[in-house]
Amino acid sequence: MVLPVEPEFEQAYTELLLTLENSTLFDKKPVLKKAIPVVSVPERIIQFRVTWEDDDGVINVNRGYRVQFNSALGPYKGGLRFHPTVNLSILKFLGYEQIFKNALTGLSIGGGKGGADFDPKGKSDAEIRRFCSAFMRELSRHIGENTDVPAGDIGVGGREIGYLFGAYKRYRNLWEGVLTGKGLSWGGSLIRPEATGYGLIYYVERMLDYVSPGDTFAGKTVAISGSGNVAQFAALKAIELGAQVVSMSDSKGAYIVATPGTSFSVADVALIANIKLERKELFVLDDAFPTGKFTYLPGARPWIHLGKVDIALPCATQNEISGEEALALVAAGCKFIAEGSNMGSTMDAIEVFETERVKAPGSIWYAPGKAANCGGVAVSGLEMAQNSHRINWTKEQVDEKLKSIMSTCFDNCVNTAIEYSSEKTDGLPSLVKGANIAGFVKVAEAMLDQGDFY
Ligand code: NDP
Ligand code: 8G0
Repeated sequence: MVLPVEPEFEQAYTELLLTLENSTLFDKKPVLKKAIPVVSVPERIIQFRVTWEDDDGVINVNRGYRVQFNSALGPYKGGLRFHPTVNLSILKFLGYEQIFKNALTGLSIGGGKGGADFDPKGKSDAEIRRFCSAFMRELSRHIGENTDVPAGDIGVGGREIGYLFGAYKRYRNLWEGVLTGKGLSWGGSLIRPEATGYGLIYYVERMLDYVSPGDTFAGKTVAISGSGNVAQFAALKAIELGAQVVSMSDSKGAYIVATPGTSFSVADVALIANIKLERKELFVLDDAFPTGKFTYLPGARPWIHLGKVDIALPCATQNEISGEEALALVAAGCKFIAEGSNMGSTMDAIEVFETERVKAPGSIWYAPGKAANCGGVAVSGLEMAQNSHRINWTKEQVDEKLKSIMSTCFDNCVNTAIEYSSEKTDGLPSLVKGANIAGFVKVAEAMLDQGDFY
C-alpha cells in the first residue's frame, strides 16, 4: 500500500467523499460528481521563505504558506496558523474544510488557509513582531480585500493580526480590510473574538432544542478541550447559560473539576485568558486556581477522565478525539458532541458517533466543525461587510446576526440530511452528512455555473 504523503488532507477529503457517496446526492444530481476531482485541487498554493532576526541577532528561517483553495463563492478566506507542526498537508485539510464551511455561512466567501511552521512559544513580543513583518513581506503580494482575506488561527491572535496589518499597510501603501480579527479602533468587528465559541454554543442550543423542545444548557455538564480563543469563549457562554464546564486543557495537560456539580467560573477563565496571552502553559495556574478545585492531568486530554457528561466540545486542534475516547464519551452518557476545532474527531471517532446515532436513536448527536464552528468565519465575513461600507455595527447587531447564521446553518444541515439521506432509521438526521452535502452542493453548483467543470 502507498502511504499517503498528506495524511490530514486525505482524511478530510475521504471523510467528505464517503458522506457524499453514502447519500442519494449523485442519483439526484449526477453532474455534481464531476466537481470532486476539480474542487479537491487548490486553485493556487504559495509557499515562501521567511527569514527573521531573533533577539540575539541570529537569522532564523521558517516556511510560510498560503493555500488559495477555492474562489467560486468569493475571495479566499480563512485563518493563518503559526505552529511548529504546520505543513502543507495540514493547511490543505484546513483550506478544504474552509471551502464548505464558508458556503454554510451563507456569505460570499471562498476558502483558503495559511500559516508558518513558526513556534510563537518562548518568543519575545519583538521577535513575534519581526516574524509577522517578515511573513507579510511575501504574503502581501498575494492577498487583498477582494482577492484573499486571512485572519488568525492557532498561534495568531489580535496582537499578531495588528503586526501583520501594519506590515501589509507599509508594504502596499493601502488601508483596506485585508485581514479580519482587527482591533476595534482600526476596522475590527465587535464580537469577532467571541464569535467561534459563542457560535458553537448557539449551534448546540439548536441541537438541544431539536431533540427535546425547550431543553437548554441550564444544568448541563459540558466538557471542553483547549484553552485558547475558541475554548475560552465557548466556556464563558456555556457558564452564562447556566451550564457546568468541567474541563479545559492545553497541549501539556488537562484540568478537570475535582467535585461533581462544580464548574470553571468566569474568574477561572479570565486567569486562563491572561496566561495564554503570555504564551504560558496552563499548569502555571496551579497556585492561582482555588485550592482543591481542579485535578491536573499532565499530558492528558480530558475525554476519558470525566464523570457523567452531557456535552463534549473539542476546541483545541485536529484529531483530538480518538475512537477509544469517543467510546469513553458514549459510556459517560455524553449525548452531544460539537466541534469548535477543525476536524477535532478522528475518522474512528466519527464512526463511533454515527454508528451509535443510527443504532440507538436519540442516544448521541455529532456536529462537525464545518457546521458548528462556522461562527468565527461568519463574523469575519461581517467584518468584511462593515469595512467595505465603512460602518460599525453594535455588539447586539453582530451577535443577532451570528445567532441567525448559526441557526440557519443548523436548519440547512438538518434539512439537507433528510433530503439526501439513504438511511432507514427514524433517528436523528446525520449532521455530518447534512453539512458536507449542503456545503458541497453550493460550491459545486457555483463552479458549474462558472465553467470550472461541465
Ligand atoms: P488558540 O491558539 O487560541 O488556542 C489553541 C488551543 O489548542 C490551545 O489551548 C493550545 O494549547 C491547544 N493546542 C494547539 N495545538 C495543539 C496540539 N497539537 N495538541 C494539543 N493541544 C493543542 O487557537 P484557537 O482557539 O483559535 O483554535 C482552536 C481550534 O479552533 C483550531 O482547530 C482552529 O482551527 C479552530 N477554529 C478557530 C477559529 C477561530 O476563530 N479562532 C474558527 C474556527 C475554528 P497550547 O496553549 O499549549 O499551545
Ligand atoms: O476568520 C477567519 O477567516 C478564520 C480564522 C480562523 C479559523 C477559521 C476557521 O473557520 O477555521 C476562520
